[in-house]
Amino acid sequence: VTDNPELLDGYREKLVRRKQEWARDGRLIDVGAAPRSNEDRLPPGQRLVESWPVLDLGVQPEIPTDKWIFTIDGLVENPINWTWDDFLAQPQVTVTSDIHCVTGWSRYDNAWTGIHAAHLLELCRPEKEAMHCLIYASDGYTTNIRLDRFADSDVLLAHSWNGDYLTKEHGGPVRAIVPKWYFWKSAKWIRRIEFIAEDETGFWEDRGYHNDGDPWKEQRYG
Ligand SMILES: Nc1nc2c(c(=O)[nH]1)N[C@H]1C(S)=C(S)[C@@H](COP(=O)(O)O)O[C@H]1N2
Ligand SMILES: [Mo]
Repeated sequence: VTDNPELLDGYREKLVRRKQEWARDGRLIDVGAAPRSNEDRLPPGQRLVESWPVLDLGVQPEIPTDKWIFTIDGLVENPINWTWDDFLAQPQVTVTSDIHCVTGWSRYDNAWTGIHAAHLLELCRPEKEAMHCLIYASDGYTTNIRLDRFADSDVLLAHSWNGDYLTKEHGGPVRAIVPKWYFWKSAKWIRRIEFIAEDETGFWEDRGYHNDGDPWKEQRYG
């Protein structure tokens, strides 16, 4: 339900198109679905790992869930301020996806549980001018994402990985998961998402990383 039918139509159209794409290449995102064939699954220049490396800026903020506050603001009709309980009261989904880190490792079949970005968009109702999201994390990290990509049905704000709450090192209580980009777009320890009209670069985008980060196009740097 939204006051902005055009926007919703846009999302629906994209969702439908994406589902057709998935159907075409046999990819299924939901847990319990058959894993995608491993052929053509590893993007160029990546190597598969079984472990889950930890990458951060040298700070892993300790955020007790009773202190966790999540804010949506900027160009939205309905700003959001959620406690942990508010967050858990939202409809929960589990989506399985692969991680591709720009440093060259990939990890298959990560089952993320949390809330759909699309659900968040329905609630906060971005204004027409809103074209980008800037995600803020509690360690000072930021990253930017185009609104149309943020609306992808595999994008989540996740609190759990493979059935357990995310550990602090991997971004708990809540991190973003944006599977179609290199993993630097999947901000850990998220605290705020701002909707903006003009694109603004984030931490790594300011430091030479690509503005998008599609692993299939090797949009690593520049
Ligand atoms: N808040 C925050 N999020 C972040 C980072 C960070 O330094 N701070 N690093 C990014 C990078 S470069 C990667 S590869 C992944 C690593 O996530 P992981 O440690 O769970 O593997 O987190 C991304 N999200
Ligand atoms: Mo990374």
